Amino acid sequence: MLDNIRYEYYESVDSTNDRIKKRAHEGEQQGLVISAGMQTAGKGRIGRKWESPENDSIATSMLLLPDELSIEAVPTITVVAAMAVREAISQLYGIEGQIKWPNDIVFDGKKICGILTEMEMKDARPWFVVVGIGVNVHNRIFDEEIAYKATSVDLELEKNLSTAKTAHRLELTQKIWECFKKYYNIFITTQDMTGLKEEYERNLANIGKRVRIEARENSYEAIAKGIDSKGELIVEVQGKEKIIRTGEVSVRGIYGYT
Ligand code: BT5
Repeated sequence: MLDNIRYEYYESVDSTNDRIKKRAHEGEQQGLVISAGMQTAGKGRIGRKWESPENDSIATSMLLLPDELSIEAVPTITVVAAMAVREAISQLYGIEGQIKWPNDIVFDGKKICGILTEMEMKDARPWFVVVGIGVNVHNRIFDEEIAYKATSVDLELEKNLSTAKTAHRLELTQKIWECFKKYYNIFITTQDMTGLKEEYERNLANIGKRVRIEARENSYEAIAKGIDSKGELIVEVQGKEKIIRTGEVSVRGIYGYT
């Protein structure tokens, strides 16, 4: 169970995920959160870059030391974290994002958050897991290559005239981890999405939509149906159901077709 959350903040780091890994190697306990005002080498999945400019966004990572966690359950933690970010923004600011399976939060098809979960093994078992979350909070302009598909909490609040306030990074960071604790402790009892699937699917942008599955060997179109208990995406291809694992493919359709 995740219990005691402890926060540390730095002006600038390479990557909050890498900082957590270092601390894990030094014997740190579960529940440490490291956040930073900016990252000089923020990481996305599979070697991609994550932009976290100075004081505009949240870059925050948590150390988990789960007892007896199966390797298969580790990618599901990303799915759990996505729920937490969506819920935290909703609770604090009253705006409702959707989840783009597996790990993005989107508003009108634009990405506000990315999540990178990493793991290290010991004795053929997961030793520690790092959950890294990046949220665009005050960002108004983005690098050219992501400008068409990125948004921030402040930009979304401005669209919503009834909520004339700006977001607050510390408040949002703490709310995200508070929500994460709630969802993670539900997840960890079964090590799957049994207790969370219904809420996840309610907020899933892909559901019922046409998606393009881009696997290494081929690429095809399908209809997203929902998730299974492991958090894998269930799609329908030519009348047959197929399971898409996290990390296996890229799923397009929410940011437009390419
Ligand atoms: C992700 O990867 O979305 C995971 C991002 C995780 C970032 C956090 S920040 C704290 C912790 N420390 C780290 O070093 N990382 C984690 P992926 O699904 O691969 O998406 C990466 C892609 O998103 C890039 O190739 C860009 O196209 C786009 N992108 C980069 N920065 C963005 C931003 N600030 N907002 C929206 N999209 C962005």
